[in-house]
Amino acid sequence: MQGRIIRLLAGYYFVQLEDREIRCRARGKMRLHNESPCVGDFVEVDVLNDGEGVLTKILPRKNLLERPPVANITQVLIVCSALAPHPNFALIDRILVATELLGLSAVVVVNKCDLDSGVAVSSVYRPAGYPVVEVSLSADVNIASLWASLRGHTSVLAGQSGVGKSSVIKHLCPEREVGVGEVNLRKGYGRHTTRHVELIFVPELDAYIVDTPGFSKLELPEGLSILTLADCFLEMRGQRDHCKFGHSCRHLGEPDCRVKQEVGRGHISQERYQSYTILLNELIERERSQYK
Ligand SMILES: Nc1nc2c(ncn2[C@@H]2O[C@H](COP(=O)(O)OP(=O)(O)OP(=O)(O)O)[C@@H](O)[C@H]2O)c(=O)[nH]1
Ligand SMILES: [Mg+2]
Ligand SMILES: [Zn+2]
Repeated sequence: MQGRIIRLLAGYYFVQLEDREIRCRARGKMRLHNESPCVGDFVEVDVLNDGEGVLTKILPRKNLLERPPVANITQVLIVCSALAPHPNFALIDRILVATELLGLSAVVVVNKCDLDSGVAVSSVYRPAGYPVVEVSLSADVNIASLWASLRGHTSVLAGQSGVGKSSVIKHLCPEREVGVGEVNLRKGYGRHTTRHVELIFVPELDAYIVDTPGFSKLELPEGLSILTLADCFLEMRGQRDHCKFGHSCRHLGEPDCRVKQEVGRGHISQERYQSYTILLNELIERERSQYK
């Protein structure tokens, strides 16, 4: 029978079957083949009695996220807050670059719209081509749109601490024990409350979702080249063909650069272009230090 690993605990693999969850050990042979099953893997199991089973095979993986270690993700839900903590555009853009490199879809969720309209965020990411969902998890605003964006996907929640990632899970599955931290309104950041990795199955949406601990720093992926960076910005992708220097244009100060022109016309937002230049300079520095 086929299923999906939703959590690892004390040497057991918990596997979601269509209608129930079972607890499995891996077949000895798998360990010999050096296959290590991961949360998110689609697997074949022999079902035994009493909710137990044996893992016999890992089906081919589409991708494997490093942090958190989860396989076969299809979407990243970037959660930010309209206020408290203030949206961190640089961090959102770093997450988006990583998402584009992995070829995953992205949704920007602006939570806490009971405190502020969230337009500062939506006016940047909607024109860039990303779906933006403005919600208030505590005041129950626009929750249906959020659920619609999860349908059929395996989504990982990402974003700063205190923005409401765990609150998404809590809202979806109220019966679950989820650590929802107290946000410190004065300082504008929350406590780091989320730890272990678990894929949460939502049968009504045919969706899986994984919570992650908040973070405020994210390194650019190893091996990301200067010229690939612009392709990780959705609204800059493909513009290089229209730049005078074509394929070698970095969209910094080169003459007749289409990207700079689009920024001037307001088609590419200042915020996104600023993030781009910051990340680009980071890559230039990185390459320089490698040649030293
Ligand atoms: N005003 C307001 N507060 C909210 C909303 N949603 C969540 N919160 C509060 O924000 C705080 C942080 O929520 P969490 O869900 O723990 O945030 P998190 O992103 O999981 O934080 P980490 O686990 O630290 O990364 C909690 O006190 C929530 O009650 C909302 O829509 N409006
Ligand atoms: Mg949390
Ligand atoms: Zn250019």
